[in-house]
Amino acid sequence: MQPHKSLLVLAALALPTARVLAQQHGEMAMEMQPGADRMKVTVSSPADGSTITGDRVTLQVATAGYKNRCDLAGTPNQPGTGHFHMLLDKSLVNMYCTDRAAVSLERVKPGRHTLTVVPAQNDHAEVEKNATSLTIDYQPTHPHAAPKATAPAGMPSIKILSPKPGETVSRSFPVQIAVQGFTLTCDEMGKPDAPGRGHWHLNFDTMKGPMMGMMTMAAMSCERTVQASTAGLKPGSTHKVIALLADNTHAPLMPVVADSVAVTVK
Ligand SMILES: [Cu+2]
Repeated sequence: MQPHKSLLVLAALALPTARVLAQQHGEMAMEMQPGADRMKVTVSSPADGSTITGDRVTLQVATAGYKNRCDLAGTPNQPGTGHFHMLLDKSLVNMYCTDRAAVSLERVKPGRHTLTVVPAQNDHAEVEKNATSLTIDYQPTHPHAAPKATAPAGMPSIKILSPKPGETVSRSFPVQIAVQGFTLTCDEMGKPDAPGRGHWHLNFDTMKGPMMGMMTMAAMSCERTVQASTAGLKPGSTHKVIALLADNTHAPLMPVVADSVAVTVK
């Protein structure tokens, strides 16, 4: 093969790969809504550098410049609305819309760790430049040996028990699921991946796209029932409610384990 030809082949291979990787890591430029710059978060406690001895840390968070609305998560962006994300050592833990946000320190090594709070739009794109971070020194009073993370037997599966296919839903409606062959654990969100363990995501219409399909994610949970909301959806429109299993890093299981039902918004 001539040298210039192999370079061309390399270039052709490299481009799509880079794009896919960028998508997987959520580095693709997301569209920021008007006024996103004004979405601010502040953490009033714990103080930067605090020593934490318990097995969880609760942050007192205040937001400004937007309304904190978890009920709009996963629906189209609306200027002036959003929620916030918390990251532990740069790894996403969860989304929040309350002024108290707790993070489990289970399976976290004693020592210094960084907690980051960042405003996010309904599509979970983060207003990165308005993020705020603090350091904690984790010195557990009762260090527990890491529990054995054994994977449950059988193939993981998830099924939506409610709503039923074709159901009409309004306002706040429960989405009830059954899970087998998989251990739901919210304490491990944002921690290293462990086989057979994780949580589930509730998405509207699709589970594809940037940020591991999180753009349309309404909630993530390890409970059997989650209250979903029609708040960001047009009356009369039909949507797919998708429940999918995700690992601790929020990546959908591969191969995908998901179920979906179509519902109509009243
Ligand atoms: Cu998740």
